[in-house]
Amino acid sequence: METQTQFFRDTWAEINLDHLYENVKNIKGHIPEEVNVFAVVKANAYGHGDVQTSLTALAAGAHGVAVAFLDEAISLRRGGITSPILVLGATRAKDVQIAARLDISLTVFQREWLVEAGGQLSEGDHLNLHIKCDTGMGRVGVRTVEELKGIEKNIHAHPQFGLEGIFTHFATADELNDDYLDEQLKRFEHMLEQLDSLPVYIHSSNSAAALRKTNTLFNAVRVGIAMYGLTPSMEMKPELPFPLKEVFSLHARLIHTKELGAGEKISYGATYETQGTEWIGTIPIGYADGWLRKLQGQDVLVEGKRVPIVGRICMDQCMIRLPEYRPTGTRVTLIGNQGADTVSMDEIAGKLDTINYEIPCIISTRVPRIYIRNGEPTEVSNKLLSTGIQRQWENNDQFDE
Ligand code: PMH
Repeated sequence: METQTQFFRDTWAEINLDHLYENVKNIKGHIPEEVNVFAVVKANAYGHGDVQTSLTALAAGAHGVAVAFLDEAISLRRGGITSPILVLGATRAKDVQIAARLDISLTVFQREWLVEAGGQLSEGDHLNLHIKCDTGMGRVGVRTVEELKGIEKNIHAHPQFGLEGIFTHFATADELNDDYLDEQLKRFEHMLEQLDSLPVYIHSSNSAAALRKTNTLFNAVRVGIAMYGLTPSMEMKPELPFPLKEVFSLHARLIHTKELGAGEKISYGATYETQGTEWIGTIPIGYADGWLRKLQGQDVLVEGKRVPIVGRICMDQCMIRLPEYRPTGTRVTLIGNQGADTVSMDEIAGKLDTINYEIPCIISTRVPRIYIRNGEPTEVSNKLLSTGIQRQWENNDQFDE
């Protein structure tokens, strides 16, 4: 695992693995015991850290993990994840041998792909496949029974392939009106009826369906957003069957504080002007960290109280208006709790006119992640310093030319 134990910057994200564990336990408790949970950890676990998230979800009872791309699956195997891993997205047929050798299950939805993939495998290889059905998401998947049967036949005809699963994905599970979901479910059930025999895993539910529905569970669910403690939609928020605990929080420390008289301007474009005597603090986070310029005016928490970001957000820094002098080093919380107040992911998503899913994904890998276990910081993942030169420096105390 490419993690480092240190960072040199007063900006970090805290990943509360205790909350993640509790969310997975609650999800497990909400669905029948025989339904397997695949923890969706694509996109570096929605920005939370793929290996740490996977280990915690598996410890809490997840059966396996799911990612979007083969690279993500390989990264997990390299990080020591030995559970079932499913790649949900497309993999190039010419790349299947590495998947077979690392026991990574792939998704198939084209017959020609099987023909080409079969040609890449040697006699001793075995590749597990899940057939993706497009029942109305319109993304990837087989849409007709003919396509489905063609793929099933081809898988069974090829000794190196194993038909391990079949699945679909809902487009509207996070909406309370079930009409479209029911239509998708009907199409999926029709496809299942056409198979000669059912594979080990049959799955259709994302978080929203797993939390809200009982007739979509089959024998496995693919849970992402709820595991991270976030609601699948604002519509669902009042209906959640148990409280979700946010896993990701974002923090910085004041690197500079100054008192300005009235009429002084702040940041690019000089768009903010002090109205009277004001204390202005600077924090080392900016749009290159995913703290986007549109967050100008957003509140952050200092000593448990809300204070606004003033002036334009720069690439690496932004300014906040403090109620009074605060020393360098004062903790500033941009997402999360401080004292009695909270800035939630949903608040930030609202400010950015987007969904909560996007927020942890866009907090860039320049921001180190500190992992909290049993209430204690245990590990730091700093992608920036996971380079050869850093490892060399740590070993030899010097840089090579
Ligand atoms: N299964 C598939 C195929 C997915 O694409 C996703 C999430 C999930 C399960 C997990 O969904 P959840 O996080 O709502 O539980 N995929 C995406 C996506 O492509 N854009 O946003 C979420």
